[in-house]
Parts: sequence; C-alpha cells; structure tokens
Amino acid sequence: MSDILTLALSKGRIFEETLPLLKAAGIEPIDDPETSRKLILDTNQPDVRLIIVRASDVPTYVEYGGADLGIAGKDVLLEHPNAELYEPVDLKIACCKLMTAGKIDEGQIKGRLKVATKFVESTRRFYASQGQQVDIIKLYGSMELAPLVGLADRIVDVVDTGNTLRANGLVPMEHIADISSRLVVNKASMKMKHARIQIFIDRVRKAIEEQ
Ligand code: PRT
Ligand code: MG
Repeated sequence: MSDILTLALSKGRIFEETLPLLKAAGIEPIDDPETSRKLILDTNQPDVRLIIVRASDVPTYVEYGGADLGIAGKDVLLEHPNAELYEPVDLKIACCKLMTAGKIDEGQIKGRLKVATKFVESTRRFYASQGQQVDIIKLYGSMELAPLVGLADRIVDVVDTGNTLRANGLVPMEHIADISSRLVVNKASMKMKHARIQIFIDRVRKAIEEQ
C-alpha cells in the first residue's frame, strides 16, 4: 500500500461543507474543484490527496480501495447496505431528511402505490416496514416531476427547506430518515494506515465538537 492518503468526496454541497473540517485537520486543497477540471487534487500536505467523484460513487471507491477515506451522505450509504466499510464519524454536515412526498391534491389513489425515486433500497425497506406493497420506479434525478406527469403517485427524495417540493405542488408526507454526511474508511486502509487515519479522525471529531 502506498504512503499517500486518498480522500474521496463529491463537488458542491459536500465539498464546501467539508472544507472547514479538512482545514481543522490541517488539510487544504491547492485547487478549487469547482473551477479546476482535475479529478485528483493535491493538498498542502504532500501525502494527502483528494479525488472528486459522483456523490453516489463514494462508497464504491472506498470499499474497493480506490480511496482510503470518503465522505458520503447517509442517503447514499443506505443504498449500499452490504458495503464493507467503516463509518466512524457523523460529520453533521449537508443535513436533510429522506421523505416521501406527493401532490397536495392527490385524491384517492387506486391500486398499488407507484413510487419514483433514486433511493430504491431505502424506499423498499420503508414500505416493507409499513407492510405496504408498492411499485418502485427507479429514476436518476428530477423526481419531483414524476407525480406531475402521472409517472408515479409519490416520490422518495431528500428534503432540506422543502422549497423544491413546494415549487412543484408537492408536500412532504412520511419521514424515513434523518440524513447527514459520514466519514467512511476502507477496511484494509484502517489496518495498514491506522496511525495516520486515527489522527485524521481525531482532528475531525474535535473540529465538529468545536463548531
Ligand atoms: O448530483 P449527483 O447525482 O452527482 O449527486 P447528488 O445530487 O446526490 O449530490 P449533491 O451534491 O446534490 O448532494 C450530496 C449530498 O448532500 C446528498 O447525498 C445528501 O446527503 C446531501 N443533501 C443535503 C442534499 C440536500 N441536502 C438537498 N436538498 N442532497 C440533495 N438535495 C436536493 C434534493 O434532491 C432536492 O432536489 O435539493 C433539493 C431539495 O432541497 P430543498 O431545500 O428545496 O428542500
Ligand atoms: Mg445533485
């Protein structure tokens, strides 16, 4: 195993909210991923690098050792229930709720409920726990559209302010899970690079407590 520590994270919300935590751990990226086209970002620490991946790919990179560490939303981790990963820290960033939602004026729904979502695994488990049989329709984005065009009766999505639902005539209905981002660690890295990873974890934990 190389001496380099590789941390996988996604652009946007997670990157922005992770920056202060990285800084507290003494790590500062040299390039800004929003303006750089590089997918591997060097940091002020020569032996620490960041890789920029799709939010939903973070567990895959970390599980298979493409990265030692990663930062992923719990919504994403819940879609990988069998991933071999450690999840040592709740970073308490990018917080939101996983919820069902539907049309304000949906009226009587006939037959089996159709639910559109990119969170197939969480949706399946939620309705199973309610003892309700539903048809799940897998989408990759713009879920809010599905009830408006009759593709589905309901959606399952992450909700923060609720503005996106409201703007599309939808209302949040059932609460499925509270979501925040988690630090995940590759199991082999945790053994082979234990001291360095433990220092990183301790610094991040301290930064969260101080926030
Ligand atoms: O874009 P891509 O498909 O690569 O992935 P992504 O959309 O999941 O990534 P990104 O960067 O948008 O979100 C990364 C993580 O941030 C998610 O996995 C969540 O854990 C977390 N997070 C926190 C959110 C939100 N808040 C959020 N509001 N992720 C998405 N949203 C979206 C939501 O899907 C909806 O379209 O924002 C809209 C709702 O927001 P409100 O404020 O209108 O309710
Ligand atoms: Mg997105």
